[in-house]
Parts: sequence; structure tokens; C-alpha cells
Amino acid sequence: MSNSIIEEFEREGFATYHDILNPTEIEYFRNIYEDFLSGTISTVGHRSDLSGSEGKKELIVQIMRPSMLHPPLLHSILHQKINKLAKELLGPDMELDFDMLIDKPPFTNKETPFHQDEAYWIDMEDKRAVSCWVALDDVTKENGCMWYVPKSHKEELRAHILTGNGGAMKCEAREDEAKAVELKAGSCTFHHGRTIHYARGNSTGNRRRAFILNFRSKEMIEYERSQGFNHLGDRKEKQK
Ligand SMILES: O=C(O)CCC(=O)C(=O)O
Repeated sequence: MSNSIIEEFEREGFATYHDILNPTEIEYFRNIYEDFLSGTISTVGHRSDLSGSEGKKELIVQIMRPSMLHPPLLHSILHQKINKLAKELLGPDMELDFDMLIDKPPFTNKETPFHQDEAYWIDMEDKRAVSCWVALDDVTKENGCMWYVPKSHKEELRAHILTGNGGAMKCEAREDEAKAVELKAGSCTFHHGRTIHYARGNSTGNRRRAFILNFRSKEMIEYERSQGFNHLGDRKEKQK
């Protein structure tokens, strides 16, 4: 990873990394993604609708810890590459804490509210945490690219509310203080656990599949697990 990306991440709280996957690799991960969505790989206990909707059609499909359900992912090119980059960003003790898939199907048009990831987690002494958000489709503002509030990782944790019914956490923030990051499929952004971010809904007919990996120190992962915190939570099963 270049020094300028590391500096940007430290200064702004997020940074873009282009072409982490080549077209063949994108296809490989899209195929696995479809196996999760269709239930070919069972997602029982790991799948919920982040929008909190109880309707028949899922608006924001969230599948937690896909690599637990399909362990070859742990050794995949994606996990290997991002693990190495996370270590370059935050230190050699960075390990995969959890991964997740967030799919916004066409025309579901449901935003992911502004939040800081840290609001979802138990309090930890060592706040170093980085998420890598990998686009498996081209993402624009219209189909739900990520927006980040620059330098917000240097702020305190803002007050968050639960949007209800097992849905997402939400804090006060506005689009006009955030920066949209449109990406080509196969590119990604890294953001700090405290960086405020959000995504519009997918108002287009295009796909918007994101594969997200989160890293923190080995010691903090051990601490989380000792507290029974495993990033699965209480999932409201829709199906599969
Ligand atoms: O993909 C999304 O809509 C939200 C993702 C997100 O909040 C995250 O990766 O922390």
C-alpha cells in the first residue's frame, strides 16, 4: 500500500484502494455471493434485513460472517490481500474480526443510516479498527456507494439510536458534510471504526453487492470473544 493511501486514511479516516480484485476474481466472489443469497450456502442464524423491515422482500440483505459459513473464504485472495493491507494501516497485530455481505437489491431504495461502526461494538480499550468495503459491482450515489464524513474518526463517538426492529444504528450527520466515494467493481475503501458513514438506497435497476471485512487487534478480538461478543447478535431470519 502506498504511503499516500496510509496518510490519507490517517488524516481523513478513510481511503480508496483501486482494483484489489481483477475481473476473474470479481466473478469468483460474485458466484459465492449468489450462493449465499440463494441459500445454496445456508445462512441460517447469519442473515437479517438491516432496514428492520419485516416485509416479504428484503430491502438491505445483511449476512454476517460468511467465512464462518464457507471457511475457504478465510484463505481467499480477498481475505489474504486485505489482511496484509490492514496490517500496513494499523499494525502487525491486526486480524480478521468479522466479515459480512451487504446487498441492496435493485429498486429497494433504502438508505443505510449515518453511523460509526464503533457504536455497534462493546467498549474496547484499543480503538484501532479498520473496515474494508469491497464493491463487487460498480457503485454510484444512485445505487448506494458509501459516503464518509472526513476526519470524523478524530471525533468522539456520537449518540446513536436503534432504528427499530433489529434495524441499523443511526447518528446525526448530513450528506453535505460527507464525501461520496463512487467505485468500479473490484475496488474498495478502508474506513476507521469511528469514521461516520452512510449509503443511499439503491434506486436503480443495477446490482449493489458489497463484501466487507473488519480487522482489529488479536488481543481485542480475544477480549470480545471472552465477553461472548461474536458479531452475530440476534438475527431475525427471513428464510434460507
Ligand atoms: O453497505 C452499506 O450500505 C453499509 C456498510 C457499512 O456501514 C459498513 O461497512 O460499515
